Amino acid sequence: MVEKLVGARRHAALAELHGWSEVEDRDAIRKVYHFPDFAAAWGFMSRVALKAERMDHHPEWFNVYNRVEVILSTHDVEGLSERDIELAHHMDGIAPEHDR
Ligand code: H2B
Repeated sequence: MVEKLVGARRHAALAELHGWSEVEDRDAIRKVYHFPDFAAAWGFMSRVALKAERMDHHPEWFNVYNRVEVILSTHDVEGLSERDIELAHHMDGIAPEHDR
């Protein structure tokens, strides 16, 4: 079962993330990653896709050439959960250094 992140835990979890911001019109977080070229962006997306499948938790994302915009939210609770925080940390861990 997945629970919506609220209160102090939510505040702390968001404070630990770098470069992520809360989306205005819904309960979600967003970040834009920048890569040297399309191959690097696609490589990142491939690695994230494998993690997403393992977690059964999937990003909303948009790629143009070397740029990947990501929105994370847990659809089942219509808001943020620990799964979003875990996936965000995973993405940051394999992102280029300037986007960590
Ligand atoms: N991804 C995200 N981001 N949120 C969800 O609630 C979600 C998901 N639910 N991936 C999963 C799949 C669910 O639909 C399946 C049936 O487990």
